[in-house]
Amino acid sequence: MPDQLGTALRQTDPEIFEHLESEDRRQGRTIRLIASENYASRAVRQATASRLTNKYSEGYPGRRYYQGQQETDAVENIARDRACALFGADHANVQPYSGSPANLAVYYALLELGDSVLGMGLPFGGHLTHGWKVSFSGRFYDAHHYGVSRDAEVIDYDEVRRIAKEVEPKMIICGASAYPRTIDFDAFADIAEEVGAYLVADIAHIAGLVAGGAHPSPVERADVVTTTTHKTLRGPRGGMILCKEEHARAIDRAVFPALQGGPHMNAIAAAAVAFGEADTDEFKAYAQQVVTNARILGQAMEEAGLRLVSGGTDNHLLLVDLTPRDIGGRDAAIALEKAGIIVNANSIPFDQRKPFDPSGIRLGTAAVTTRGMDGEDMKQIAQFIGQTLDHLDDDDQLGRIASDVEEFCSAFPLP
Ligand code: DSN
Repeated sequence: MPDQLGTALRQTDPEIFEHLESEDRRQGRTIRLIASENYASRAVRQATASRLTNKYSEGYPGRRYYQGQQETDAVENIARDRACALFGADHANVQPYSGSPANLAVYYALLELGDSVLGMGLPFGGHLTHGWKVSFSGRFYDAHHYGVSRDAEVIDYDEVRRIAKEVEPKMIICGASAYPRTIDFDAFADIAEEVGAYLVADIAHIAGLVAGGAHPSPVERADVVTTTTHKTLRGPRGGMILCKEEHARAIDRAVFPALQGGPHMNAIAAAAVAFGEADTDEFKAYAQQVVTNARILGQAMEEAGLRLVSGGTDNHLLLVDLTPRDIGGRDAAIALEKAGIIVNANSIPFDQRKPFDPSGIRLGTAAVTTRGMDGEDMKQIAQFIGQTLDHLDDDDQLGRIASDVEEFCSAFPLP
């Protein structure tokens, strides 16, 4: 519940209030393993619910189109300064509404329609906006893809170089939505330099790990870095673009006025709060624990006989291949939800099944780590998952696991 608004909301709109309360209970009694989700702090949620939601602020600090910007200018400057300090960036644009609009702005800023781009293919863990055909990025640009190697299931940088030399992209995008291994940003930067391409790193998934020192940073070498603010970074829903000074003007003009109107200043205030929270030793410890938890969860899943794509993880994310168990990812995700464990079905590299019912599930440890769960708890979660996959069609058994999960979760209050 948006704490300070609870009473008013209950009175004004009991129907919505009940759904929000129910969502609070759902988030509390389930083990949330969706790799892109987290629990924002109470302070972040309070800023999100602030009266800045009432304000229009087209433009940038010191250069707005409407009056009344004393506080919005201050808030946006703080958000930009904190983002630059946290990531060591020259320039930050904190106005993108989310990750996809941030990426769209980068295409707009750096490319002409029809220019060639090279990104990770969606079936291998890339994002829709990295050139996939159903997105603007695959429709309006000449998109090419790299994937992962068949044997090790990791990015083969020699192969990326070979493709880059062949297609001569104007922009290379690295970063992923479902890749469990460290991304070698230096290798990508070397390749981009060799072929004269811009390098864009989309760190939406790993931004919190980068900020917390648990994954190498691309900021030094990439021309532009995009991210969401709500995944491992644990802020409000939103997007952000970091870039070298030479691209600052083009990026800012792409976000506004080219693609967006008024920024969501309440979200920007909340992002500023989250950047402040992330610039602490406590957050560094959190980021390390996210990675430790993922590794322990992965080991425990392997001990339970499950196969992990690439044989493990270096970050917050695990891709589980259910093919050896002859279980579809969709059936597994539905059964896990009945057991109180929330994941998403996910394609695995070289998947033989369709994207809506793929061969894998994707798990992440950002949210459970925020709740305070540690390595021992990961082993317990792996057991719950193993039990669920053993009783896929047994609703009684799944209900019993859900009760155990709820009791387990009750020891970890929501932030
Ligand atoms: N929906 C996000 C994710 O789950 O990874 C990517 O946009």
